[in-house]
Amino acid sequence: MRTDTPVSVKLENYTPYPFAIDNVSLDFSLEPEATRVRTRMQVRRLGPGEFVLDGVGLLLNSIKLNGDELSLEDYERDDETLRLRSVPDAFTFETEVVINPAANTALSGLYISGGRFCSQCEATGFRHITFWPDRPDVMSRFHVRMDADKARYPILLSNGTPGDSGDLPDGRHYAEWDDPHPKPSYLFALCAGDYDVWRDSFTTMNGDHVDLGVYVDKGQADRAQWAMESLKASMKWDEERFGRAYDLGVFNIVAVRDFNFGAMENKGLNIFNSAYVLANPESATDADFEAIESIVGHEYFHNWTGNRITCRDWFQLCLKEGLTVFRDQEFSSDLRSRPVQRIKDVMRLRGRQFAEDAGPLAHPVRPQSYGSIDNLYTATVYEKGAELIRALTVLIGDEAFNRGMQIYFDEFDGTASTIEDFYSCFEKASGRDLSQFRIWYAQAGTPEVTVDESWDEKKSTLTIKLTQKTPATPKQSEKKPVPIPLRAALLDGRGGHCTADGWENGETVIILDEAKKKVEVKLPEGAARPLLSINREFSAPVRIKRDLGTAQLLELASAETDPFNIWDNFQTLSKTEIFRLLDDPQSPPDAELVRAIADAVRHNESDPAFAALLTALPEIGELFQEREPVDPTGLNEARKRLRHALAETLMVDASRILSEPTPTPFAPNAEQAGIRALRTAMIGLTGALGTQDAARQLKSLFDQAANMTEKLACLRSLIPIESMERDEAIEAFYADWKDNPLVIDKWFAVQAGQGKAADAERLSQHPDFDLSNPNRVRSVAAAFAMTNLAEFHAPDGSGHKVIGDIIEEADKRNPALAARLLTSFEQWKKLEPVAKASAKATLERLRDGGLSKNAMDIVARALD
Ligand code: 0A1
Ligand code: ZN
Repeated sequence: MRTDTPVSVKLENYTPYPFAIDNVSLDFSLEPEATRVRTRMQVRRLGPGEFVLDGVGLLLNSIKLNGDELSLEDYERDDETLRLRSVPDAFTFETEVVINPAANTALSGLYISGGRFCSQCEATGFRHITFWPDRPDVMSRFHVRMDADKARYPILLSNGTPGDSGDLPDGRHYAEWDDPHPKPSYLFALCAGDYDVWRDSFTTMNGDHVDLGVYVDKGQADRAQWAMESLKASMKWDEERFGRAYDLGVFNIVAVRDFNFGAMENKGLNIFNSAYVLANPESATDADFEAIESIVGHEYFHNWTGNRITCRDWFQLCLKEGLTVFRDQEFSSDLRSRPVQRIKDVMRLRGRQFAEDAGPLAHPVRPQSYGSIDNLYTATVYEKGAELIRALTVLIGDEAFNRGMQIYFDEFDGTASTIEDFYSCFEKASGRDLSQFRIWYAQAGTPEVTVDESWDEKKSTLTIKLTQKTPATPKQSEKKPVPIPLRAALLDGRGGHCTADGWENGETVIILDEAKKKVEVKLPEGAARPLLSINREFSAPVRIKRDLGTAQLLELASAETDPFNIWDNFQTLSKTEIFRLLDDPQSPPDAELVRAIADAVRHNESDPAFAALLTALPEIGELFQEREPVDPTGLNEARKRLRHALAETLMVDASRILSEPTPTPFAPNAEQAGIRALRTAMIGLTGALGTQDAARQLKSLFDQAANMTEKLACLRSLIPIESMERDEAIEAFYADWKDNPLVIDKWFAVQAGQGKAADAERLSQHPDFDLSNPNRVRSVAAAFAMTNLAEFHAPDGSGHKVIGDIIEEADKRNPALAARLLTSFEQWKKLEPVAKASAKATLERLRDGGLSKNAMDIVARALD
C-alpha cells in the first residue's frame, strides 16, 4: 500500500502527443482470470519525442514493431509506462498482454460483475487493458474483435456497429465491432455475458434508423422500459433543442450492478450503474424514475458534448461535464416543471458544491493541477460547471448562446478541445470579450454578493449598492471580481412589477462585474417604493447577503413573482430562525414564520411538487456554511423544533391530503410524481411529530402504500420514532424485498440516514453488507456520513470511527470508492472543538495506516 502524497499533474505542462494513431485493432480472448489482449496500431509521427505508452498491471507476452519482435534492449518498462526511444516516422506497433479481470476489484479497466465482463475506462482505465497513450487527445478509429465461451457469454458488445460474428471450436464464438468515429481510449467499452434485452428503435431527424437496446440481468427486461423511454425522449430533445442527431445505427445501454459512478458515456455503448436503469412501479420511487430520465439523458447528450467534441486534457473536464449537466438540467426542465427543477438543482448545488468550495478540497472549475484524476469528478466540475454555462446564457442572452453552441459544434466537431475554444464560439456569437467571464473557471470559492438598497422618496429613486467578494480558498488567497449576471425585478407588492427606465416589464439583468457597483433606478414620480427581487431563478451561483429583517423578508416573499425566489425567501427565513433557536434553546419557534410557510404550502397546493418543496427546511449541510465553529447536534435539534412546529400547523392539511387516494394506476410522469411529492412531504411532517400516535399512523400508511415512493417515505419517517411499529416496518420491508438488491440498498440507506452511529455499525455487519459492491457500501457509509451530519459528527467520535473503519476496508479493494467516501470529512475544520478533534484524529489514523493514492490525495488535502 502506498502512503505517499501523489505527485501533482499541472496544466501548464501540457504538451501534445508527438504521434497520431489513426486506427487500432483490439483482439480480446475473454477468460475471467486470464484475458489475452492483442493490440495492433498504425502510428504516424507528428513531432519530435519518444514513443511512450501507458500500461499498468499488464503481463506482457510480445511486442512487435513493423512485424518484428522486439527484444528487451529495444524498450524500457516501469510500473506505469512502456517507452521506445527510437521509432520510425510511420510504423505498425503490436502488443500482446494478459490481464486478470476477475481480480480487478477497483472496477477500473476490464472487470467482472455478476459473472459478466464489463469495462470502465474513464479516466485512466484503458491502461489496465493494454499499452496505449491513455490520454483524451489521442483519438483513433477502433476495430474490436472478441471471442469467448458461447454458453457463458452469449452476447458480445463493444462500441460502434456490429460486424462479422460466428462460432469457433471448443464452444467458443466471436464478434467484431467497428466504430467509425475517432475516439479517445476513455470512451472504449466492452461487455460480454448473458443478458435480457429490451429493444426498440428510433428514426433520426435525418431519417436514419437506429437500433436501441437496454441490456439487463436475466428476467428483468420489463424493468428497462423507462430507461428506453428516457433514451428516445433524449434523442428527440437533442434534435429539437440543439439540432444534434445520433450518428450510428446502434445505441446500447448495459446495466451493471458493480459500478463506481452513475453511468458512462462510451460511444454507442453506455454502461450504467443498474440503479439508474432498472425501475418498475412496484420497486422504484419517483426520485428513481426522475434520476433514470436525467442520467440516461446526460449520458446520451455526451455523444455530442464529450464524444464528438472531447477534452484536450483532464483539466478541461468541465468542458464536457459542466456543459452536459447544463444540457441534462434543461432536458428535465422541459420534460417536467422548470421552477421545480431549478429549485432541486440549486438544493444540490448548495448542499454539495458550496460546501466543497468552502472547505479544504475547494478547487477551481478548471483546476491548474491535480493529484489523482479520479478525484477531479467533483460537484465543482459538474455542478458549478453547469451553473457557469447557465450564467453565460443570462449574460449574453439565449439567442447568442444558441448561436455560439452551433458554432462550437461546427468548428470543433472531431477535436479534443479546451475551455478557450468553447468560449471563442460565444465571443463570435455575441461580439463580446468574455475573458473576464473565464476568471470564473480559474477561481475557487463561492462569491458573496451584498445587496444594499435605499429609497429616495422625493426623487422616486431606488439606489441598489452591490458588492462582491470571493473568500480565500486553499492556495488562492487573492480573488478578482467576476462578472455576475443577476436577474432582477421591481415588485409592486400586488403580484406584479413596477415599470422603470430600462426595466422592461419591471425586469432586467444587472451585471456586477466590479468589486462594487451602484445602480440607480428612477421610477415615475409619486411611485411607491418597489421591493427588489434579485438573483431570480438563481441566475448566478453566488450567496446573496441582504440585511433584511423577518418582517421585510415575509413582505418580500408575499410580493415575489419568481417561484424560485419565493422558495428561497422561505429558505433564508428558516435559516435565520434555526440559528435563533440554536442560540436560544428555550424560545419557541416564530409562530408568524411557521404560519407564513404553512399558508404558502396551502396556497400552492395546485402545484403540489412546488408546495412539497416549500415544506423542506434547509439541510444541516447547508446550515454548516453559515457559522464557524458549528455544532451539528445543536443545529439538528433547532431544526427539528422548527419542523415540529410546522408539522403541528399543517397536521389538519396533512390528514386531508393523505386521506385522498393516491393516483392509480401508477405512472412515473411529473404530474403524478408531484401529487406523490406532496403526499410524502406530509408523511415526513407526520414523522416530525415524533409521537407514538404518529408511528401508528405511519405504520398504517406503510401497510397500505400502493407505491415505493410512499412506502419508503413512511419507513424513513418511522425510523427516528422508537416504537413497535418502526421495528415491524423495518422487518416487513426486508422480508418483502430481500431479493431485490436495489430496494435493499434503499432499506440500508434509510436506516443509516436516520439512525445513530451504532445503527451504521450494525448495518455494516449485516450479512447483506458487501464491501465489493459500491452501491451497497454507499447505502450505509454515504447515507450516514453525507446525509446524517449530526450523527456523523457526534462529539463522542462514534460516527467518525464507524465511517473511518468502512473506508479503511473499502480502500484495500476500491480506492475510487474510498476516496469519494473520504470527502464526507471535508467540513471537519468548521466543527466545534470536540468533534473537530475526533475528525482530525480519524483522518490521521487513516493516513498513518497507509492508503491508496486516491484516498491519500483526499486525506492530505483535507489535513493540509
Ligand atoms: N463521465 C461519466 C461519469 C464518470 C466519472 C468518473 C469516472 O471515473 C473516474 C467514470 C465515469 C459521466 O459524467 O456520466
Ligand atoms: Zn458526464
